[in-house]
Amino acid sequence: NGSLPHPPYRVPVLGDIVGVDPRTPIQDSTVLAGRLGPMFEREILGRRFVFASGADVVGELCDEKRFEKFLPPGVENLRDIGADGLFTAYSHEPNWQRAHDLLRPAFTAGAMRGYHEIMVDVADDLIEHWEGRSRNRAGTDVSSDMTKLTLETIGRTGFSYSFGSFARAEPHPFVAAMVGALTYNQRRSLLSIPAFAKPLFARSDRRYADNKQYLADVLADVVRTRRRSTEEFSDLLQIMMDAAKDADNPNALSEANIGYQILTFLIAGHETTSGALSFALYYLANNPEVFERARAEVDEVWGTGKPQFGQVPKLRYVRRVLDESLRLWPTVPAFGRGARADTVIGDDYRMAAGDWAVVLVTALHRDPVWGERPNDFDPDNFLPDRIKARPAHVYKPFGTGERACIGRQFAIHEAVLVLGTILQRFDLQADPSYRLKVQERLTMMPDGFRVQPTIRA
Ligand code: MNH
Repeated sequence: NGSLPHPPYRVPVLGDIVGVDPRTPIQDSTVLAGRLGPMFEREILGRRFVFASGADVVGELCDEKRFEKFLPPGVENLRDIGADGLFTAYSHEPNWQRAHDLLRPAFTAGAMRGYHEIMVDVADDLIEHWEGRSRNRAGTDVSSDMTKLTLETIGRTGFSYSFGSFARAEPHPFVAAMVGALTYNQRRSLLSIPAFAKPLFARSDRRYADNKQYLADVLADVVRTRRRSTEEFSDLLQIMMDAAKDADNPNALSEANIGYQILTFLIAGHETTSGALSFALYYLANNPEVFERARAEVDEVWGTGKPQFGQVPKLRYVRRVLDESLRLWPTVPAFGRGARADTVIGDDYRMAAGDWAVVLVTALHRDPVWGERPNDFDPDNFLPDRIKARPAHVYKPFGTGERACIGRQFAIHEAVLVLGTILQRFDLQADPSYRLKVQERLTMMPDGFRVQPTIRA
């Protein structure tokens, strides 16, 4: 196993607890990576976490022959909600391969054509909402609006189910229940609570039970709504329900597993894209030259009309803004990798079969391979020549290998479409005194970032 650098103040029993803030484990670890190097460890309450952030070691961990997806405690605890749904399944569980093979065709680049019109409709809802904000001179909370938009998009495209998000002041209660359940499981993964202390946690346990029940109620409503309808559908839900009725389909999923997939897609399909859009808007609103360049591209490629499907990927600069935002703030900030067999990585760090490490994507994305000023926002980092000049495996916002994000094309099409639409229609004014604050809740999200949209003159 071997030893690794660790933070300087190690305390018996508690471990590397000095400076630990349960609200910001990722940002704290990212700072540590800068001091401790490409591979280091943190020991927290008797648990050891190995972090990998250097381009070379991460390159090794991304070798699918030697390593595979691993579910670290913070993700494993989510199985209480996601079970063997795609995101939380172990790769050897039969339902992972089945669901992957069944749903993969619905996520190819070509399949995005089928979602485009709905994505445009949801972007229209956002425009209408922001036009009101423009007329009233009322600023708006960006993460909240992006969450409304992305939840609506995955609900309507994947399940033909609307959450009525833009008719509400706050995002649909599904979001609060989801955030509550995610953070509960993540924090609990760090604590093992002795019996005598259990009553202290009774209230949060009860709240968790309520949140879980609420998620189950939404799920039941999605299925009930479908069963009652006499329309024809071809969305994710229909693909799964049709396969379940087809005795010859080797990828048929059980009713229970379909439920886990629905929850998985409703959560994974909106939270991450919402954060990505929010960070991109933060950088656009705070970098006038970038904003103008992006807008010039939209004007040239789209003009003043609604974007056609094929016009979205033509926004090359807007795409670079998105890629660069996901470099600085990868909204899924870490993922686990486990050794398939005994091996040695880095200079001399031994891993036995089953040992695991967390790839700290935030720190990987600020490795020296990103140049001398890796903390600066520069969309030109994603010019084709610059990409070619960097080693492989240094940009991992969508994970790696066979367990990489199935929704990558979906997220990119949606995000570029929405950013383009906003640039086409609005000027954005950010509060100059706002300092970026990032909330961690399994994914990362700007906290308290507001803009004043103004209908473009
Ligand atoms: Mn997504 C897996 C990031 C958008 C559905 N996603 C992953 C992983 C990362 C990731 C990283 C791999 C995690 C791991 O190795 O443990 N995802 C993102 C980001 C965005 C995103 C940064 C947006 C930006 N994801 C989406 C969207 C959907 C989606 C949109 C659905 C419509 N993601 C998934 C699913 C998985 C996944 C499902 C699990 C895939 C698998 O394991 O087979």
